Amino acid sequence: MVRRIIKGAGRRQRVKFNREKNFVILRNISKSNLEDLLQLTNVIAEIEQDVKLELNTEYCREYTLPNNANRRGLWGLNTLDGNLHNSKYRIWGDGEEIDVYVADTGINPNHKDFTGRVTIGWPTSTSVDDDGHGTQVASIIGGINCGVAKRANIISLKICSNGQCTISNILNGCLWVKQTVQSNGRLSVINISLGAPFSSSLNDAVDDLLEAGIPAISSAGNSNKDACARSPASTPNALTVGAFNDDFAKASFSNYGPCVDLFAPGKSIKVADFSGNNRYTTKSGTSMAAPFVTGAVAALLQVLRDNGTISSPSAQVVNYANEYIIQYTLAGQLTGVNGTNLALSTPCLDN
Ligand SMILES: [Ca+2]
Repeated sequence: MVRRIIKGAGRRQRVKFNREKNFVILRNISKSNLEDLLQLTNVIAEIEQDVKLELNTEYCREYTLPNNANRRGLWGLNTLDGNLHNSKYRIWGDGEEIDVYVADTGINPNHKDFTGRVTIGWPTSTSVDDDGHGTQVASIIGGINCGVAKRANIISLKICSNGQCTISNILNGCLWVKQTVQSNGRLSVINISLGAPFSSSLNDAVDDLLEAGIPAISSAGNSNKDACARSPASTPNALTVGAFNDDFAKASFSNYGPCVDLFAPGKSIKVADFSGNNRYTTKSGTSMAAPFVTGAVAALLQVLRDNGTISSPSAQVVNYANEYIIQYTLAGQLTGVNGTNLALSTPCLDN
């Protein structure tokens, strides 16, 4: 019946179910169609007009990038505002007072890029990075030079030690995050730039975090294969991120397929080097792409908190994160992706 009423209501009409599948969004409904729908009280519990979020010019941060930013590995930040050639990086917010958990190899908290915003999470004894990967990932999330959300709090989950990462460590780390966030009530997001072959227990652990109101971002994996064979990349309501190059082609290594939600910069990216507090290097991988999205989510949560839309973790927070990140992506700009063709974009929300 609903379908019959809205049939032919416009080419842009689409019906989208949210994650709990208990509501649909109808766009561009005519007044007469809306009135017809309102009569269907036997199948529609409630119908209401969407409300535009109140955003203003506060929700724009603009950073000037150094000369030759693109050649120095900062092309990823440069491209997020939709212009790779203006040496500017623009985003809706800076993630202030948002907690970002980084499930990785630990983080060098003394690196200058973090401006003192890194703390030890799980295990509570150490965040020492003995590999470098975690410091690299964290710097893309929130580094003052390399990062997306330049004022976010960064919290280390040291899953890997001496080159060994175990699923049991991720499960323990996720459980600790869930309990910690349930206890402190702070708006939080988690980055997991780690992957294993499909694992129900790992996907379930990430699902637990999502149900606790913590958006989760996973790298798609670097095998040039279907990401659905990987965990936690295959977790349906996590944001799973593939990598693209500075020519907007899918990175040759990036996994792809229906489990990838969007792509982000992931080739030759400037990152903090763990081996010196003022050292930088460049790295590639979907591990470098996921933290771009995580930083963007941290900034989004800050904006939604500051305008009064959200205040503490809830399923709705995860819905907002997932829906807004996808809504602002640039569609159809990438080549070689063979499926999802959405590129992360962080336009200023200044109307
Ligand atoms: Ca730019």
